Amino acid sequence: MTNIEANTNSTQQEFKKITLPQRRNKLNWCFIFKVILIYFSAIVNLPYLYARTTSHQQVTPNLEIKKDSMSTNEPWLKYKKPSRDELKKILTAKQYSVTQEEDTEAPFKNDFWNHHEPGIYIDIESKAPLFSSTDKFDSGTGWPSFTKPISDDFITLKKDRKFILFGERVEVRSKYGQNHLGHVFDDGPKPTNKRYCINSASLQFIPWKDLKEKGYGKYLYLFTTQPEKNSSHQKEHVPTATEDTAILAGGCFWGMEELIRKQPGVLRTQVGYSGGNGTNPSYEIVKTGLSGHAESIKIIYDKNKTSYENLLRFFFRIHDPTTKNQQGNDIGTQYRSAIFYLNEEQKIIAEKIKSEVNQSGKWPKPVVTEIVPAMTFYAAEEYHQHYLEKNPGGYTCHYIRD
Ligand code: MHO
Repeated sequence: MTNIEANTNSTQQEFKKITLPQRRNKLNWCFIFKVILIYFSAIVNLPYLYARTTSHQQVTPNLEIKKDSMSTNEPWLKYKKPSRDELKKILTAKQYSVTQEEDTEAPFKNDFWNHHEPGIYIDIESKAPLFSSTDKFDSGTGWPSFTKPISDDFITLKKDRKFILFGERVEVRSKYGQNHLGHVFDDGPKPTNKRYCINSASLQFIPWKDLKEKGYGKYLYLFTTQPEKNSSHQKEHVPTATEDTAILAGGCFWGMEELIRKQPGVLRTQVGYSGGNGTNPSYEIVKTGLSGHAESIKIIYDKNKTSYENLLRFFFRIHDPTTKNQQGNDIGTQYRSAIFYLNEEQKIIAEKIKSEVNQSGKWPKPVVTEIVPAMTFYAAEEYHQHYLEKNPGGYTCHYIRD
């Protein structure tokens, strides 16, 4: 051993002798601190651990939710949650970790954060409807965000203290699949001021056009409304003292308008939807026949130059009034023949002309034209107005019979 080595060894022993008790003291404090932290964290996270170990049971919402008011024959009401092993086969790894283990997917790297098609988002597991594109907004967070669920009956809300650093959050779960979906915050836009921040992996998208075929037809009502009406054609025209209004339906409104607008005394025409359910319907819903609206035409005419009677006689010459819910190749209630009368005088004239046409022998079958009181006339979308003027040679099934 050299002198230098001997000196070093003795210095190390000295060091050990002097510092060991002090270091033990430090370790004890460290240990006590850790125990306190674990104990505290266990208390805080107990409800979460309980939910995890019992996640095959219904998670009871801590917040009040509306009573279930849905019909009882929806398939998701009878949904039985498969075992974890089965779920691992049905779901992708990401879907499983998000929905079953409350994982959060990466922002801006998921299917729906920037998705803008019209339709509904259903629970990936139970297939219950959850959110609608009509309530979706761009939150800038990188996750799909909604102002509300389609119905509070399809979700459960639960206080979430899993990560104490985030403070208390409200977890959103699907009621029938019992899946983790995301969280809801109070910083959303009007009208609810809520932001349902949802993981795409918990959702499946059904385009609105497939709703009926996939068994979600009752949710079509979400898509029945036309976008904001602000173009000039939509403005209501108030007839003057010499003007009057007629509302008629006789099949595809393109051809009806093209012939009627050129009649003497006709001042203006507008195509739209009458006699159905729901307000401000869109062409997309009317053409399915589900809303019950008829493709109609509103005619403003000069009472000094023509008459309601004249217009009705012409109406019966340009369409076949004997085919129920059909005009030419166009089939469906939206193509029915109807006179929407606006007053008693119009009703009397309509019945008189209909009976004359019936007795004329011109049609081998009886006239099926409905004579019904006018309900709200909803102007159709701009592109349907004066369609054949804008699209010469476009589709029509209307022509003048002698
Ligand atoms: N058969 C036509 C009808 C159009 S009319 C506006 C079409 O499906 O385009 O309903």
